[in-house]
Amino acid sequence: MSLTKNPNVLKWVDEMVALCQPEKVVWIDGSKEQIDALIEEVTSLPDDSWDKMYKLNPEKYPNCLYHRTRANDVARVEDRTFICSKEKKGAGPTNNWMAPDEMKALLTPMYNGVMKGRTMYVIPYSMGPIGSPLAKVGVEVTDSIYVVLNMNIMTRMGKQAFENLGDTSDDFVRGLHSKADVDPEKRYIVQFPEENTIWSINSAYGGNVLLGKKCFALRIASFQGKNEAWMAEHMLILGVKKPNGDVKYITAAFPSACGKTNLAMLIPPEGYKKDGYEVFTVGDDIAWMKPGKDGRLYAINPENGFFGVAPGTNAKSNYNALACTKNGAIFTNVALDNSDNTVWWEKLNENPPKDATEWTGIKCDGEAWVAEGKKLAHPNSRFTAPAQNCPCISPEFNNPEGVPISAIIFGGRRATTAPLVYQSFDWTHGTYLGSAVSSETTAAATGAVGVLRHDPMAMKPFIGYNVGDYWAHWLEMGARLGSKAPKIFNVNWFRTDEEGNFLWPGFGDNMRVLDWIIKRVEGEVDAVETPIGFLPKAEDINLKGIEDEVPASALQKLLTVDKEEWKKEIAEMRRYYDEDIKAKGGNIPQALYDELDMIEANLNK
Ligand code: GTP
Ligand code: SPV
Ligand code: MN
Repeated sequence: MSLTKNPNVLKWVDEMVALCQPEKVVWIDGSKEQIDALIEEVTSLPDDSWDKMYKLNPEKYPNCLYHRTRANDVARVEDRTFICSKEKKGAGPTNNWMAPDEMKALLTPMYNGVMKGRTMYVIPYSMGPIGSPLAKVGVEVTDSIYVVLNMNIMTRMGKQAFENLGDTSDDFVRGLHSKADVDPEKRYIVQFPEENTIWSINSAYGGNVLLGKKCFALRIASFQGKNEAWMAEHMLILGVKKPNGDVKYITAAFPSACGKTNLAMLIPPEGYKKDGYEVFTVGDDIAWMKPGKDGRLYAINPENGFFGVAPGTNAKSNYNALACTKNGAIFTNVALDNSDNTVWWEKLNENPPKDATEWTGIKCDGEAWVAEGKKLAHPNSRFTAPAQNCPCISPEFNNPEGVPISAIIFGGRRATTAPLVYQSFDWTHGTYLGSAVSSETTAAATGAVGVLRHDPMAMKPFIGYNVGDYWAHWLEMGARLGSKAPKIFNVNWFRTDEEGNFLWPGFGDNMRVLDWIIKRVEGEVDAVETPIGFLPKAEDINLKGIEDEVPASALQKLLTVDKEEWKKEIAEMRRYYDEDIKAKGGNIPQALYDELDMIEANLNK
C-alpha cells in the first residue's frame, strides 16, 4: 500500500515500476515490525546471495548485522560517476558528463525488467530533522534490503518523510537504484541535477547506493544550494563547550578518509577535560548551511547516522565512534572472529582472531594472515551506526534551526608543505584556501592510494555543477554574510619527518589546534602574519602533556612556511587554475586569481 497521496510521488513510482517490472512493491513505512521482518528475510538468504547479511553475537553486538560486498565493489567509483546537466558546461571540468537523453538511452535498457521476479522497496526519507526549514525529502526505490536497512540508520526514514513532503509538493529527490549486475564496466552513478534525479546501477557499495548521502546531500544539494542561496558541504560539524559553558560550533572539510569522523568525536586531552572543555558531535560527513535570521551561518547535519571508516578505529583513537557501533550497527567488509561471532579490523586491537573470515569471505588463521602482511578487513570497510548511539552526540543534533558556525576548517593529507594550522586573511582568501585543498588519495574511492591530487573544498567528487561557479557561490555567500561570516582556517595533521613519521600526534590532541582556532575567533590571541596567512606563535599551541612527543623542534617544523616549497605550491595552483579548470571550461572568479597574485607577491617580497 502506498504511504502517500502525493500525485508526483505516485506518478514517478509508477514509472519506475513500469521500467523495472518488480514482482512486488513494498513501501517502507519505517515501523519496527517491518524492519524486523526485513532483517529476518535478509539473514535467512543463502550464503551466496548478493544481499546476504548475518546477525552478530547478540550479547556483544546486539541488533548488529554483518555484510560483504563483491570484491570489485568496495568504494566509490569516481570514473563511473556522472553529472548529467543539460549543458556540458553545467558539469564543468571536475565531473564526467553525458547529455541527459544520451545517458537515459544508455541506462534504460539496463533497468528494463531488472527487478523481474523480485521486490522493489520504496524508501521515503528526510535529509535533516523532520520539519526543519533546512531539511529536504528524497524517495529511493531499490531492490536491496541492505540499502533499506542502511538508509534506516543514515536518514530519517519512513512515512514521517511523506508527511513532511505533503500531498502536493514536487520538491523531492528521485533516486533509482538496482544492484543488477556485478560487472564493474556496467556500473553507473548518475546525477541529473536539473531534474532532482539520481540513477545508480550495478553497485552495492555505500557511497554508490545510499542515495541520500553523496548523490543527494552533496551532488544534488550543492546544485540546489547554489540556486537557493545555501551551501551543501563535505564537512563535519562539532561543538566545543568551553569552561564558561559557551559552545562554539566549527565545521571542517577534509577529503574522504582524512579524519572528519575522528575530529567530530574527539575526546579532549586530560588537561582540557580537567578545565571543563567538552566536544559534541553534530555531524561527521556532511553539513547543510544557510544564513539564519541573525545573519550568521547555521548548519544542520542532514544525516541521522555515521558511515565511518572501520580500520584504525579503536578505544584509544576514537572511543566514541567505537561506542556508536555497539548496538544496531551494520558492518560492511570487515573481518569476522568466528570464535564468538564478532567483528575485527586492522588496529581494532593487536590481536587478530585466530579463527577468522577475512573480508572477501575466506576462512583463515587471522594471525598467520596478518603476519604475512595481508589485511583481514578491507581498508575502506565501514560501520553504519545510529547517531543517537554516540556518547558525545550534541544536544542540538535534532535542532531544526541548526547551530551557528564560528569557524570553517579546510584540511588534507599532506606529508610536506602545509603547516599544522593557519588562518586565512579573510573570507575571499579562505575561499582560495578551499580551492587549493590537495590531499593524498585514500581507499575511499577506487584507484591508486597515496597520490597527491587537487580536491577543492574536499568536494572534488561531490560538486554537482561547474567548480568555477561553485567557487563563485562561496564568494557570494561570504559577501552575504559580511562581518558575520565564520573565520576560515587550514589544518594538516599529516605532516611527516624525514623518516615518514607523523610530526603531530593527532586525534584527541587536535583539541590543541581547535583551542587556538577558537581563541582566534574570539580575538584572544595574536598571530604571526606570513605570506600564506596567520600562523600561531609557537607558545600559543598548548603542548602540556605532550612535550616529549612534540619537542620544540617538531613544533617549529609544523609551523614552518618554507618559501621555496610555497613558491612551487603557488606555481602548481596557477597551473591547476589555468590548465585543469579554466582551459577545460571552468570560469574562475577573478577574486581567486587576485588571491593567487597576492600570495605570490608576498612570497617574492
Ligand atoms: P569519510 O567517511 O571517507 O568521508 O572519511 P573521514 O574524513 O570521516 O575519515 P576518518 O575520520 O574516518 O579517518 C580516516 C583515517 O584517518 C583513519 O585511518 C584514521 O585513523 C586517520 N586519522 C584520523 N584522524 C587522524 C589524525 O589526527 N592523525 C592521523 N595521523 N591520522 C588520523
Ligand atoms: C566518502 O568517501 O567520503 C564517504 C564514504 O564518506 S561514502 O559514503 O562511501 O562516499
Ligand atoms: Mn565522506
